[in-house]
Order: sequence, then C-alpha cells, then structure tokens
Amino acid sequence: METHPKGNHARILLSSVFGPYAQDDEFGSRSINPMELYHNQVTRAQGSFSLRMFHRSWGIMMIQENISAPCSVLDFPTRKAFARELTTNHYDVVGISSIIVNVGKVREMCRMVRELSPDSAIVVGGHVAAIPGVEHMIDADHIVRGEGISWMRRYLGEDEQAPIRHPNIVSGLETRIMGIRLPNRKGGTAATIIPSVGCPMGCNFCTTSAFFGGKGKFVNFYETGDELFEVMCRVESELRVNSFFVMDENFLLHRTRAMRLLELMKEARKSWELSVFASANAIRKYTMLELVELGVSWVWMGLESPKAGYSKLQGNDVRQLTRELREHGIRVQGSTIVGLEHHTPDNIVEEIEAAIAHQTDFHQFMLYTPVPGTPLYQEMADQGRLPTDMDPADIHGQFKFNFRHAAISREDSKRFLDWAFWRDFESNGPSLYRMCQTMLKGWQRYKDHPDPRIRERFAREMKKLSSAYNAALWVMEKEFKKVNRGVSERIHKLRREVEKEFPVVARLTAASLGPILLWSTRREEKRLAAGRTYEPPTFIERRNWVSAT
Ligand code: B12
Ligand code: SF4
Repeated sequence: METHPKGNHARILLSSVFGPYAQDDEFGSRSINPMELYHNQVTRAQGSFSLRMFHRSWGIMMIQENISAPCSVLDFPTRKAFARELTTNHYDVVGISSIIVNVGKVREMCRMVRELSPDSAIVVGGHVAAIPGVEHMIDADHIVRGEGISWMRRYLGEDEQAPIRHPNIVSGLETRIMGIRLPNRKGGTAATIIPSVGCPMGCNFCTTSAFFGGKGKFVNFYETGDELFEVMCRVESELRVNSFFVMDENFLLHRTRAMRLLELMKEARKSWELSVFASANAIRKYTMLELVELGVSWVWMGLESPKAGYSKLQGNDVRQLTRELREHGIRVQGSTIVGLEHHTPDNIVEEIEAAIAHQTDFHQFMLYTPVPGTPLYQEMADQGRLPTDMDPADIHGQFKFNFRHAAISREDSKRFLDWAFWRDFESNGPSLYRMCQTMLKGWQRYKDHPDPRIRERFAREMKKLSSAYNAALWVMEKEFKKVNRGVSERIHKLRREVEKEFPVVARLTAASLGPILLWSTRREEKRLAAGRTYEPPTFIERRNWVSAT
C-alpha cells in the first residue's frame, strides 16, 4: 500500500454514517433498526420499560487517538452536517466507518465527498468492507478490511507497532427509561475499554470473528493484565468511573490476563465493576468468588441451543450457570439465535421457551443470519440459498431471514422473532425488575464479605436499589397489576424484600418518587404509541488540530 503523500501531516476526517436512523428511507435507515443497543435487539418489546441509550462509534475514536495527524471525528452526523464539515474544513483524507446494513449511506457519503471535496482520498473501513464486491458498490480509494489502527498508521507513514493509546470513552449516553432521561453525570456511566477485536472461537456465523482473522485469530491491543490495569487506572481517574464496559468478544477466555488484572486490583484496592462478554465455557474457568472479586457484575452470554453444537457451550448446563451467576449478584444478558438450521415450526416454540426459562436479566434475540464475510455466508452461497434481491439494509437480524431456511419461511421468521421478545417480557417481566432482583441477591450474599472491595461494590449498587430503583419497582408493580398479575406479584415480593433491607429510605422514595415515575411512564407509553423515536446527538471532536490556512 502507498503511504499518503503528506504522511502524518495529512488532514483526516473520520465519520460514522449519517442519521437519522430510526426511520425508513432510501439510504437504508429502517425504523426497526434504531441506533440503540437495547431498544434495537434486547428490550424492544418492553415499551416504556425498555432501556434506551446510544453508544459512540468506538472504532474511529480508537483510530483518532492513535495517529498523530490532525484529525476530526464526526459521529452521528446528519447529511447536512457531513456536507458542512466537508466544505468548511479542508480534508486530505475522509475515512468513513460503517457496518454492512449501512452500505447505502456509505455510497451516498462517497458521492458527497467526490462532489464537495474532490481532492480528498476516501477510505472506507469497518464491517462494510467484508461485502464481496463492495468496491463496485461504492466509489472509494481504499477499502480497509480488518484492524484499522495499524492500517491508518501505515497509510500515514507512522509506526504501526507503537503501543495502542486508549481513548476515554463514556460507554452509553442519553440513557432513558420509563420516560425519564438520566442526567449525564461525570462518572455516572461506565467507561468502555477495548482490550481486543475479533474472537478466536470462530463460530461459523460470527462476523466479528471472521472480520479479524477467523478461527484461532484475533487482534490483542493489550496482551497482559498489567497493560490493561494501567489503561483502566488512567481512565478511572480521568473519567472518574469505577465501572467498565469491557468490549472484548470473550474477555474471560484469556484467564491469565484476567487473573493478573485481579491481582493488581487487589493490591491497589480497586472496587471496580466489569461488564463483559463471555461464553459459558470461559465463565466456567472461574469460581463464582473469582468472578465477584474481579468485579464482574454483568455478563453477556450466548444461549445457543445445545442442539446446534457450538463448542463454546458444550459440557455446560447453562441454565444452572445463569441461576448461579444471578445468585451471586451478576446480571446475565442471554443471547439467543432464532431460526437455527435444526429449527422447524414444530420445535421452535419449545426452543424459545427453553431459552426464556433461563430467566436472564436481559435477553437478546437475533435471527440466524448469514452475514457476508463469514463461513456461514459462503456455505449458504455455495448451496444457492441466498436470494439475490436482498437489500443489505434489511440484513440486520431483527427483521426477516436473508436466506432460504429448510423449514421456516421469511414471513414466519419475523413472527417467531417478535414472539420471542414478547414471550420473554410476558413471562419474566421488565428487565429493570429482573436486574433489581439480581442486585438484591448479590447484596444479601456479599454485604458482610471480609473483602472491603466487594462490600463497597455491592453497597454502591444498593444506593440505587434502595432509592430510585425501588420507586421504579413500585411503578412496575402497579402497571402490571392490570395486565399481568403474576409478574406484578413477583415484583411486589421483591419490593417488600428491598423495603425489609432498607425500611426507611426505600419506602420514602417509593412514596415520593414513585408517583412522578408513574406519570412519566404513562406519558412515555403515549409518546411511543404516537410513534416517538430517539436519535443520538451529533459529535465533532478534533485532535492535533490546527486550522488550515
Ligand atoms: C457498539 C455496537 C453497536 C452500537 C452502535 C455503535 C455505532 N456508533 O455505530 C449499537 C448498539 C447502536 C449497534 C447497533 C447495531 N449493530 Co452493532 N455493534 C456494536 C459492537 C458491540 C461494538 C463495535 C465496536 O466499537 N467495536 C470495537 C471497535 C474497535 O471495532 P470496529 O468498530 O470493528 O473498528 C475497527 C475496524 O473495524 C476498523 N474500522 C472501523 N471503522 C473504520 C473506519 C476506517 C476509515 C478504517 C480505516 C477502519 C475502520 O478499525 C477499527 C479498529 O481496529 C459490535 C460488535 C463488536 N465486537 O465489534 C457490533 C456490530 C458492529 N454491530 C452489528 C450489527 C449487525 C448491528 C445492528 C444492525 C444490529 C441490530 N439489529 O441491532 C445495529 C445497527 C444500527 C444502525 N442503525 O446502524 C454487527 C455488524 C455486522 C456486520 N458485518 O456488518 C456487529 C459486528 C455485531 C455482530 N457481531 O453481529 N451496534
Ligand atoms: S464465541 Fe461469540 S464472539 Fe466468539 S466466535 Fe463465537 S459468536 Fe463470535
């Protein structure tokens, strides 16, 4: 690859694709595919109790932090804002980051760059680059597959082996639930830490694994517990957080690194909370106490059907594991694939019920989706099972199958998926309630633990549970009484238990804050029924910046 003629003096714009996102339009936005993690694929059937928040585009933030060229990151622009940025500043390089669904927006953004900033070189990166033949779909100068920091450093003539600097990333923003937007308090939200990209497990459908090398491969930014600890300490002090969202596909798989991190946390008396992604077999490498000591407070774990034979689940009773985790105060977010090869209209309901019976705090459902670039996609293509008229904007796992399933039609795939979300909500109640349940169990088990780091962490959680969350329980109990008595009674029982632990403060907040929350919840239900959607704000952040003369 040639380096850019201006090397690291080139002026760089890195942009995510333009919004608004939660609407149907000709560029590939879909109302069913909002820019929200939970409301898109986890709590979307939970109405006003759905957890709503946005996450920044971390890939371009990482690249910006690791090059010395003057660089702007433009996140969640509108088309107008993107055009304005191109015309008010001169850029030698325009980098566009996208996933596959948004290829139509990349095409339009490339067109805009050619028109408004014709001297700029266009670099497109992120998962969109995995589409076979993407070079014929968009007008870009470089299409970057895989890890982007090293590519960009190479392109600018910088040292691609230099250590990775981690940007300060606030994990979620504009969090909203029950019609209330939570204040963006410094330190109030976890910081995102990205130790690696890719995953060596290599499940055949997995796009992140395939994109960064496939089975047996991944890119580690921080090899050791020491390196990770150093990054976390810096972020802790700069963002004033003690909670981290660890964005690593299978954090617990790397036991040596995790155990070294724990050693350092103990030495420095860090009472941190970690939210992690981990497969069941990786979790089983730890005792519950080790997980709790490490501060693991939230685990995102695949619950793929045991009949599917994915190696990460073999030999595990995942239902028992889920129960155990929750009993130790660790929230579990299950992830279930709907429409696996062995699913039929006769067994799918039973399989979904089995997944729901895990009673996780949160539950993500996704359609089995052959995504370009994965072994599964190639397999389907070889078998002639991929319709040729699919719009990539509809390949996101929350709509209908993008392939011909042996037993289930496209229409039915959507029905089963929607039913799974509904059924989980109906039988297990709002995720917020389930989360409160897990938090209370953790507190009851560990409030007198000899390790002050552990006590401190559960005490922090209890501050929320004994106040605002208890008021929320009061509202949920009330709202569910009319529509789902069973769930309402379970919430009532939990609320009583919370009030037994914290008789004064919990009752007081339920009585004072409860009615306000009830009002905002009902107002939100009305807004949602009238079609209200939410969009992330636009960000522009400049680094090494000097205005062009
Ligand atoms: C955070 C996240 C989101 C956030 C949004 C983030 C954002 N601002 O866009 C939310 C939760 C809203 C979201 C939504 C969706 N997401 Co998402 N998301 C992620 C997640 C968990 C982390 C992304 C991340 O930051 N990774 C870490 C960074 C460092 O890696 P990276 O982004 O890949 O960037 C690296 C390279 O790709 C490259 N690179 C990236 N951009 C650029 C740009 C240039 C110029 C260059 C040179 C290089 C480059 O360099 C970076 C450093 O190496 C990933 C899973 C994952 N582990 O990556 C899924 C993932 C990206 N999402 C995915 C999907 C499918 C979706 C949804 C369609 C899912 C759905 N139905 O809910 C929606 C789409 C919403 C929409 N309207 O666009 C898929 C993408 C699949 C694909 N092949 O396209 C992923 C991979 C999850 C998965 N395993 O299926 N997502
Ligand atoms: S374990 Fe998860 S992240 Fe790793 S390859 Fe399988 S699905 Fe992908």
